[in-house]
Amino acid sequence: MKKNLFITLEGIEGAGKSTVIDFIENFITSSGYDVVKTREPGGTAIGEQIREILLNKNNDKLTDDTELLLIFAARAQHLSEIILPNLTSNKIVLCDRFIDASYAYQGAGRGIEQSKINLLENWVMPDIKPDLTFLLDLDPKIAFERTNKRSDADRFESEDIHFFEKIRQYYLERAENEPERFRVINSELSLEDVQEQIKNILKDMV
Ligand code: Z5A
Repeated sequence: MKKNLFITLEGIEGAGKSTVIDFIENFITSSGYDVVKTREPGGTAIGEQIREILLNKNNDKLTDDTELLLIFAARAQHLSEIILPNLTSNKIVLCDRFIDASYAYQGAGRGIEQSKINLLENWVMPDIKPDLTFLLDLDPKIAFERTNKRSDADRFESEDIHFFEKIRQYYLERAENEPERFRVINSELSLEDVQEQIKNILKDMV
């Protein structure tokens, strides 16, 4: 595994990213690598403040364009403060969501033209792309069953199942178009089986 690998996790809400990210971190650390775990939107003090605006479900006046611009503002800060310096110091960066989420949520989900997202991608992150992306894939119905227990759904989590069906479909198409970067994980299986799939992929890389 190269020392400055950039790994991202993607998937619809409730796919299990938060649950497996610690497993991935532990696996890589115990294989002798330095790992920095981070997330989007967020990952920096400024980015976390932007995250609060984005997730606050009282912000029902937030327009789709404002949402997209805030996400890229947080990403610019995150790249400059955390992602790029750590990759430069030969650390593995493990990030819960990144650029693919913008195309999936703001593009496929909200209906913003890809060209606008492309413009921001070329501006904010012209020279960087994840080396490896785990797409945790599952039927939104199952994800909803897993997360319905949440009484405190945020601005994204409050969207209906059709929103997440569009996002899932888009993620799968994106993964099919970039098979060298994406690894699609069947997240409908038990946590142990999900971890096993991930371990088998990482094992071949270390
Ligand atoms: N967003 C965006 O729109 N555009 C962007 O560019 C970016 C982000 C970067 C916050 O992200 C929001 O930001 C996100 C999209 C938007 N909103 N949505 N949706 P986030 O990643 O922080 O939030 P999230 O997707 O809502 O994360 P989450 O709800 O924490 O989901 P998760 O991390 O994938 O799932 P989990 O918490 O690990 O698992 C959910 C439940 O299932 C939990 O009770 C687990 O114990 C259980 N679970 C997990 N795995 C299993 C298995 N295998 N079997 C059974 N049960 C399981």
